[in-house]
Amino acid sequence: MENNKPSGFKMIHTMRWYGPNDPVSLASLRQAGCTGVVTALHHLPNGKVWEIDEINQRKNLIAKAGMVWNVVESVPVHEAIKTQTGDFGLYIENYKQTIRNLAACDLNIITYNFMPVLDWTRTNLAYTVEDGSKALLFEKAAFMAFDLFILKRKNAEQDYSAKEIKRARERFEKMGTEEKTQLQRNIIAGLPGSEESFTLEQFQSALDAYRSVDESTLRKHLIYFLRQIIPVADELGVKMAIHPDDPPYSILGLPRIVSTAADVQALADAVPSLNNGVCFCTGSFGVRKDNDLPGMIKQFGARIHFLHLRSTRRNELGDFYEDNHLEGDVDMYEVVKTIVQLMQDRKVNIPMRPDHGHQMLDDLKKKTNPGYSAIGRLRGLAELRGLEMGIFKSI
Ligand code: DNO
Repeated sequence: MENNKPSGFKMIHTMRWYGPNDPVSLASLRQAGCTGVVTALHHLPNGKVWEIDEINQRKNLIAKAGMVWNVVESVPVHEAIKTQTGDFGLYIENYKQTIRNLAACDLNIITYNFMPVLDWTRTNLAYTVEDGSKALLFEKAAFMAFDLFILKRKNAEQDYSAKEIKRARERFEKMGTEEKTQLQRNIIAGLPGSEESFTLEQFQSALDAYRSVDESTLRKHLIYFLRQIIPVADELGVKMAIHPDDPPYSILGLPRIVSTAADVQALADAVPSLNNGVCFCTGSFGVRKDNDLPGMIKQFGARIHFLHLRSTRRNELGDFYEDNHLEGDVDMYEVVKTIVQLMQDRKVNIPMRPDHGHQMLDDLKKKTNPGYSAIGRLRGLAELRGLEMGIFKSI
């Protein structure tokens, strides 16, 4: 029944799967409409080489479920590489070997990030929106309260205005013990997919490792890393896709360098190979008003190897929550239209995943990975697929 399908290039529909322990099964992803899966060997410690046997085992599990492992997300970058301390040379060699092993198994799109210490960060993982479903929220006052009064980071007050500090204090004073514990856990114990998890003391020392690493030093370290790994990727035909910072600005005094179009351009200028690419995450970039998403898709089109489609809604206080995929501040119609055009121009199918989703319906009764429950993502994927088809057929 392929005959009424117009020919042309379309997104490859995938979802993230955390491996055999994921409460959402591969069969469910298949029924949600995925042809592809995005996964990583999360059980391996950060910095270790991924062996071919293990990669193939994972690949076979996915194949048995009738799908393809399209994208590796993520091969984590060891903190030593970001700070250029300790055994960072060895970790870079290991990283190259992992790229080689993945390529030997025909896995040729690899996502990673270069966010110091923390990966994505939220303050509330079960924020109830008006339809009763639950979303992920970043509340600035709660985050500042953690920084100033729970972590008590040295000189933290220098990063905030007097008004913000007052707001953070009032917020903190209203928190009960349980909320404080939960907030701390949300921020430092690692969200799904983050490869690090800390106690408060470990967290402080992880932050200390960045005392002498400012933005320009971190950028130098990233470019050094790229100059080491991109030639390996070039040799093997592997596309590397850096994920932007989430949220897309400095937090906790840590430098962040993949937040804007200028940031991405600086990396492209330093290492021009198109295998030095991006995972274009509309949810992360979209938190900033000054990021023009369709413009960025055009500017970096040739480097976009993977898409995370999601929308956030921000307010004037610096808070944002994850809205339904077609709502919020991201103009998803313009985004998908630009992507559909880009794929026809480049003659390529770009893998996408509906990034996150609300916890809703029956999933409200289940224990789920925050952002990665089945039904909310199924809704996101269904909406995005429909939007794509409508645009595709009308161009
Ligand atoms: C959150 C994700 C991140 C992202 C990594 C990429 O849901 O978007 O965990 O996958 O930062 O390395």
